[in-house]
Parts: sequence; C-alpha cells; structure tokens
Amino acid sequence: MTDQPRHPRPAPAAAVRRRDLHSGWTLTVEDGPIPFPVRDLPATVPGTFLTDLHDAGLIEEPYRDRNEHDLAWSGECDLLYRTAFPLAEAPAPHERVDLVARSLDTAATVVLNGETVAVVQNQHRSWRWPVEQLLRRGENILEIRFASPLRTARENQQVLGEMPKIGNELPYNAIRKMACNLGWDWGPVLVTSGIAGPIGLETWQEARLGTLRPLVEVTPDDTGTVRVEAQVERGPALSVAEADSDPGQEATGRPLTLNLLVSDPDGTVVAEVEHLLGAPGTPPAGHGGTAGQEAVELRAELPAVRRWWPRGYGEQPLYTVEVTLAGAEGTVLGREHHRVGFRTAGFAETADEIGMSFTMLVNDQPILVKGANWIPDDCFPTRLTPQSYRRSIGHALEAGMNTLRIWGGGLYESELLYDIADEEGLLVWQDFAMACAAYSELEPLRSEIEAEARENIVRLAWHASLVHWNGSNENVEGYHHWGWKETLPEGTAWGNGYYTQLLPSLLAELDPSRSYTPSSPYSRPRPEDPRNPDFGTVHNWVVWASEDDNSYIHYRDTSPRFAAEFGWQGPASWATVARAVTERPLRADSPAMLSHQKAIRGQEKLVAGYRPHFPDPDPESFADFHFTTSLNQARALQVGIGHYRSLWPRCGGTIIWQLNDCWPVTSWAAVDGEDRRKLLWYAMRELYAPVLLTVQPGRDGLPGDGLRASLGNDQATELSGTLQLHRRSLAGEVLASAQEDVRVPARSAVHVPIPEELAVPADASAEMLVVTLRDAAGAARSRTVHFFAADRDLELDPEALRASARAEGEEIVIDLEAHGTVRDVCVIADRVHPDAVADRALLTLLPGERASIRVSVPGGGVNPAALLAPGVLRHAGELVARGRDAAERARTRDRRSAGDERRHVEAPEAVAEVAAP
Ligand code: BMA
Repeated sequence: MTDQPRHPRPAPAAAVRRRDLHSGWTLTVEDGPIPFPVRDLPATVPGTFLTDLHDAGLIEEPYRDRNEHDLAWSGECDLLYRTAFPLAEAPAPHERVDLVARSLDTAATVVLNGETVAVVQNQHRSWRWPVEQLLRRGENILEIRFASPLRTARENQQVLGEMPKIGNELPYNAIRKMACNLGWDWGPVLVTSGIAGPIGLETWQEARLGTLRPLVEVTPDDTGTVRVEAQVERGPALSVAEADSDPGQEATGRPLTLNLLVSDPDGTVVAEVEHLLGAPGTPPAGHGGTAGQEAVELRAELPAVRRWWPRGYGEQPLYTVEVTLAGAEGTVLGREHHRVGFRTAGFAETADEIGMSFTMLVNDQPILVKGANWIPDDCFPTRLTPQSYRRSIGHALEAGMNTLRIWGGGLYESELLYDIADEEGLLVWQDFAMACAAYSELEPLRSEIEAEARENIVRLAWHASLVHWNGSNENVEGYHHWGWKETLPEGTAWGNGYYTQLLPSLLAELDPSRSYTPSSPYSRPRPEDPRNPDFGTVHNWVVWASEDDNSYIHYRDTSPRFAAEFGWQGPASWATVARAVTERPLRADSPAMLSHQKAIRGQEKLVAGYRPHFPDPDPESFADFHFTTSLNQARALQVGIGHYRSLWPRCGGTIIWQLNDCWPVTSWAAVDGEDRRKLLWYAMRELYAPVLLTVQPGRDGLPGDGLRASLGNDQATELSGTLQLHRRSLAGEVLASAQEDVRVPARSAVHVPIPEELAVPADASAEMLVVTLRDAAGAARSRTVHFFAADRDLELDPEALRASARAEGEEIVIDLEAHGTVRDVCVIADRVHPDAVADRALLTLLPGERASIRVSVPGGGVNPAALLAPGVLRHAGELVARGRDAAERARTRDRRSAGDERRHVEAPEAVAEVAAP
C-alpha cells in the first residue's frame, strides 16, 4: 500500500491468522570466494545478504568509488538464512498452516525443522506451502539456503544450452532473477541473494480465500462489469466428534458464502453479489478448480460508472471491490480489497498508408504518450519504501509524464507502484521480465516463465493504470539484428515461442482486456523487420550509438510511429557524483569515475556526442565537463522529443530511456541514483507540458520546405493566439518580423511555415529566431528561441548575465538580468549544498529580460552569494567561452612546447654540426 492511500483499505478480517517471520534471522555464508568468514550474522528480512554485510560493517559502501569490484564474489556465495520461532501449541488437527513467501532471491531450499519444504528458483514468483505437519510446540527452526546465483545460472545453462545475451556475459538469461542485477549498461554487478519479500505463517481452518482474478470492463453505454474468479481452498476435514467438541470451529464441509461488494469512489455500495458454495463432494457451482480448490466466478454489473482517465484527460475515480469468504454462521474466513477503475485501454495498431500505427487509446480517446522507462529504483530493491516510490514516481508526474514503461530487465514491480499509478492517472506499460537476450524454451525454464507470467498477470490485472503488456525488451530485435540468428543452431527455440504463443495465450485466458506486443521494438505485421519506423514501435539507439556521427540532430532523420526507447547519457548530478567518487579533484576519466560509466564505449560516445555542439571543456575542470555533458543530454532530448512530438498523430508518443537510476552512474536517466533531478529533468518538464512550441526543420512530405514552427496542443480545448516571429541579433536588434494567427485544435499539432526572411540568417553565429505565442490579451503563452548555429559557434557574450541573490524564508532567490542573449541559465545548487534544489533550469533570456530562480535549501544555512559563484551559476555562453579559453591556452602551451622541442632538437644538431668535419 501507499504511504497515504486516498482510499484506505480496511484491515482484513482475522480469519486467517498471519504471523510474520521477519525477526531473529541470522546469515551464514557457507561457501564461496568471500574473503572473510560470515557466521550467524544478524540479518534483515526482507533483505539481501549484501545489505546485511554492509549493515554489519563488513563491506564498504558498494556504490562508492570502485568498491563494486571488491565484491566480485557476490554472485558466487552459498548462504544460509536461519531463524527460530516459538509456538505455544502445535497446530490443531483441523488447522492448516501455510508458509508464505512473497519473493525468494533466487535458488532457495526451504527447510523447516530439518525437513525440506521446497526447492525453488524464481525471484518473480511467490510461494505458499502447507507446513502444519512440520511445526511443533516450542522452538521451530526455519532455514533457507540460497545457492550461488551465478553457479546456479551456469548449471542451468548446461541444461538449457547457452543462449546469446549482451553485456558482461553473465548468464542472466538462464536464471529467473532480475536480469540487471547481474550488471547492465547503467548498473553494477552486485548480485543479491536473500529473502526478497515478506515471509510468514498463515493459519486457517475451514477454508481460505485464494487467488482472485479480476476482469473489469466497461461498455460504450458506461455499464461497468466486475468479474472476479475467486479460488476457494478448503481446509482439512474435521471429524464430527472434533466439530462437536469444539463448537467454535466450523466443520469443513459446511456451506460457504462468497460475497462481492463494489463501492463507488465515495464509498457507497453500488453492487453486491452473493454466491453459495456447496459442501465438497457436491459439484462446485463455479468453473471447477484444482484439487482442494474451487473456482467461482462472481459478477457484478454497475450502470452508469464514472470512467477512469489518464492524467491530463480527466479524473481517476477508483471503485473498491471487496470479496469476502464467509462460513456457515457468517464468520468471515477471508476478505480482500482492491481498487479498480472503469476504462477501455490499449495500444491500437491500425494499418494505414504509412504502415502500422501505434496509438494509445483510453476510452477510445487517442492519448499522446509522454513517458519514460522505469528500471528497478535501487540495486537492492528490498530497501525501497512507500516514500521512495512516491518520490520517484513524483519525478515522472511533476515532469508532466502520463506513462511509465516497466522495463523487462527488472521486476514485475511492487504493488506500491501500480497503486500510485492508479491514483495519479499514470498509464503503465508492463514488460514481461525478459530482456536483451535469447531465452531457452526448454524445461524447466519454460514452466517457470509460464508460472511467473500467470501469477503476475493476475496480480496486476486489478490496476486501472496498467494498459499494455509487452513480451520482452529487444529480444526480437536481438534475434534479427544482433547476430543471434546467424549463431543459433537451426531450429533452436530462442524465446519467440514465449512472445508469440505462450504469453498471448495466457493473456487470452487470464487478462484479455489490454493490448499486447511480443517485444519492443516490434513491427507488426513484419516481425523480421523490428527497426522499421513505419510499423509499430522503435528503440532509436542509432543516434546515440553511431560510430561516426552521434550528433543528436539525427533524431530528425526518422519519423517513427512510436518511440518506445531513445535517450542520451549525462552524468549524475553534482552532489551525487561527489559522494560516489571520493577522490579530489574529480576527473572525468579517472578509474573511479569510469567505474560509474557502464555503457560500451560510453565515455567516448558522451564526448563525441557533445563535440558537434560544444567546445571541449577545460581538461582541468571537472565542473565544465559535468556541465557540458549534462547540458548536452538535455539538448539531445529537446531535439528528439521536439521532433517526435511534432509528428503527432503519426507518432503516438515517446517513452524516453530512462526515468531513474539504481545507483550513482553516468546514464540516460533524467533523475539520478540519489534522487536528484538532472538538467534533463527540467527539460522534460517543458517537453511534456500540455503546450509545446518548437522550431523544426522542414521535412519531405510534411508542411513547409524550410523551418516551421510546430505547436503541439495536448489539451482538451482549442489553443488559439498569435504567433510572433522575430529574427534578432544576439545583441537584441530585430532584423525581421512576422506574425500569424494560429488555431490548434484540441489534442493536435499544427505547423506554421516560417517565411524565408525569418528562417534564413545573415550571420548564423550572431542571430536567433524568437517565436512567441501570445493569447488574445497579448500575454506570452509560450516561447521558443531557435539558434542558427551550434553553441560552439555562437557569439554568446559570456558576461551578459547579471545576478544577485537574497534569502527569502527557507529559499534563496536569485534575480537574473540579461545584458545580451543568455542561453540556458542553470544553478548547480547541489554544488553548494547536497539538498539544495532549484525550481527552474535552462532559462534563455533575451537582452534586457529579467527572471528569478528560487533555490530551496532544507534547513537553510547557505550563504546566498555562494549560489552566484563561478561553476554554480552557469549558462552556455560562459561555458563556451571557458572552453575556447582552455583551447587557446592549450594551443599556446603546444606552441611553447613545440618551440621547446625544436630548441631541444636543434641543440644536438648544432653540436653535431660543429662536430662535423
Ligand atoms: C536499451 C534498453 C536497455 C539499455 C538501454 C541503453 O537496450 O532496453 O537494455 O540499458 O537501451 O543502452
């Protein structure tokens, strides 16, 4: 549950007695290359052994410097978790006691009082085992042995065959464990093991409410239906004598009642359905079920429901579904609550004259997807809290996002995430947990994948926010484009059977209410051509990864139907870097810093990627490197999203790679691993605003041969006003002007061709095009400044910004005044105080303009002037000037040392000359 649910769920009835087994655990490392002994160390449950070792002071902070590399043994250890717990009485004969574990990470043997309960191997599943026979009065011992995950995966590979994968070659595709835990191109190799979720005993008697599988639908006339297939499990039979001697007990075999209650968002009950289950032996009234289980379908119909909408499109009314299992005298044996929303949702893939569209429809309304990919929010997800989920998702919400894609190299996420998404109208696209690899379709992997898919489909199907299922991340692309097809022996099943057969058939059976794609990217109906921009989704990585020219302007080269991934790297925020890397001075290319850069040739691409736009920063100034690469990351997405959004509705939206990080690292994230917003985040907030005004180059087949102003209106109402265009010198002089009235219908984009006298500069390095949208009252509604040259070639005055700072309550206000054109003013506030946060960044001011940036500093204690210091108050003009100066200094140095060399070389020659006869 979320920390402060808007609709609190009542506590479940006490029919099932739950006893958490979270205390008294100890950890012993039984085998493995760990350099020190670990015996009976106090352990945290839920948790992981690496966090236990860290809590005990046995290992250094894993995220700091190169400490990760000292923990290379993490995946090779065999562990024993052990706890003892007392029982006042052994279970009574009519009691069932289940050992219930939400998640075990990963290869676990569960032993209770010396007896093996289960041997399992799937972090993505939960477990329930009847253990009443093994429990005893007095002390009970529960032990969970975790086999080394890497050895287990290697052993699995022997059975499954080695399948292609990318990255560091650790076999993440041979074990059902969060794949990125074995390292990724933004994640360290810190291989966890441990009890990854709540664990406890559940005692019950007559019957138990098992899995509830929902199907929530709404018809065009707003009639909602809630169907719940409820599993009911019967307990052990009581003899008549036992039942008579214990009148408090319900004898198994008596009839049971299932009740379905639906309340509207105000708490008023709007539907109630009751179902009687006969005694066992009498045929179950529902659809059958497995041994000891009966499945009953309950169905409620609700006239005139209020529909659930994504944020920006309407409200998020959540109804509450309560399912109760009661015994003969009305005793509540089990009760569950879930919140549901009534909407139709899914991606529509429609063949058209271009290819195949990919457009999110909610309640038949096309939705411009403004999203980000979500990765596990910590390498140790057991540390995540309701507050941390709220905070991290809050970054997406405050940036104007309406969609998160839960990426397949991570987890089927915690309820916390989907609960928040339901409340906030944040659409969720869920990948099945397979990424960037071929996956064997042999047993036992196949059955594990089926079981985990079944469980997670049903678990997540309650959530109105969940709108799309996707079979895998890049696995189809990998097969066709990363050489797998060529290396895999003919006829090898490489996972496609999961994506095209197993998963769709499970969804047809369990959750037919959402859309599904076998993989992302994917081109239906041409799966062999997954990169085709005209069909379905693309992951545009060519731009970032191009070997010869990775300027971000190449985002404009293609016009995809949907961009499900693309992104640009930038460093973590200043304070995050400064905490993660302890050496001083910080250097961009030190071993510790590069240990926090995991991408293949990542640093090279980072550098090659800014070079078309910015001069090389002073090699002595890490701050300049940091600002250059941070700014370039923001600029890259401005170009990418500006272009993609201008293509609406041809392009159904963007899901940037990536929202978050799991540790401090140079990555594509908008928010870093310590939860600080990078400059990109501030750019995202503008790019995903309801109204976006950009200047785009003209494109074949699209209006305008030269530049055009593109105006996107993601609002329910028409946007109208006057577009004012001025070509100006950087000093402010107006060189050409035009204006045009514009009307942008609701939820659409228009393009206004820009007349040549505005679109073509006389001097590209000294001019700009300013486009302003003004409303009827003349107020500026939106503005964009288009520069005709890259920053490195612009004549921006480095001295053009005047600033002063003053304290105002908890905040410091920085007042800015431009005496020339000032591009992308940013306050690197966390350089001054790690918790200081600026409310805005990337401000472009024209000559004479004023603006303010407010910096909040929790607890205060910061001298306002510190925020004006060089390297803290920054903008593109001064950065470029510093780069030019550094280059000039280097040239002078080179000339001098070339001179020295010449002198050095000349001297012996002179001597030689003298010595020559
Ligand atoms: C895609 C993602 C991730 C990866 C990212 C950056 O491949 O799906 O696997 O981290 O690009 O390279």
